[in-house]
Amino acid sequence: STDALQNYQTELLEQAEAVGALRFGEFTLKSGRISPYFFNAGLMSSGKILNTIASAYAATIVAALDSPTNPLPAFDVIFGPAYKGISLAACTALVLSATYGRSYGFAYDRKEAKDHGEGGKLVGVPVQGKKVLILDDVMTAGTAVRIAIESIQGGGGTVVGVMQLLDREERGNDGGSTVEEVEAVVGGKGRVQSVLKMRDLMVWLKHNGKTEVLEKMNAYWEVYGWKP
Ligand code: OMP
Repeated sequence: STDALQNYQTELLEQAEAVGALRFGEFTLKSGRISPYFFNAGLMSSGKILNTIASAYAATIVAALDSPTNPLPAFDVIFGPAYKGISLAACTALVLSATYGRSYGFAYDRKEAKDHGEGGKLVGVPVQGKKVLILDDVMTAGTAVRIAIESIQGGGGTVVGVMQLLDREERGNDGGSTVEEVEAVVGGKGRVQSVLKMRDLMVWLKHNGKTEVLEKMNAYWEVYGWKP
């Protein structure tokens, strides 16, 4: 999007900042990049804010499925990668059923395989032979999402799309667009979507007159950003 943010995007950004999930400063990312902002979805942990997030995910998923141009393919299972993706995917599956009457299976992975009880790495509805949508928090270089893709493929499922909360719109490990790299793995253009993008965040900062932060964001984006 360009200049107009959706209400659910503004609400999400405001609530994220209020609980300290969206912070500005200097942060070393998993990829080693030093970023002027960090989005910690793990701090968005009240009933109210989970409702805001899950409603935003659900609205974005429904719009993507129903899009007249290049829609997200139909899927059977919503998958939340451990740990932060688990609650987000569960809450979103609930909202999709309660608000939109669209019921999907829900599954997630463990970080470590269990060797007793039900065993294995995957929990929830079986993904074997199913079409799966991964729902995750933040994508920077794409390392975390690739692990989730492999874990679903290992269970015999097919990943048909990825829905992120925040797409930082950066370059991936191979130097191209992270999103395009991951899209190539899960079926092509339009398969990786997000509730918010780095540029939405910049629009919001501009509207709020946060020029100093905005300058740092621009400088960072010059180095690591992906300009389509
Ligand atoms: P990649 O694996 O490089 O795509 O980074 C994404 C992961 O980094 C997320 O799943 C988070 O664990 C973490 N992260 C955030 O949560 N928020 C950010 O703003 C940036 C990162 C990050 O380290 O890149």
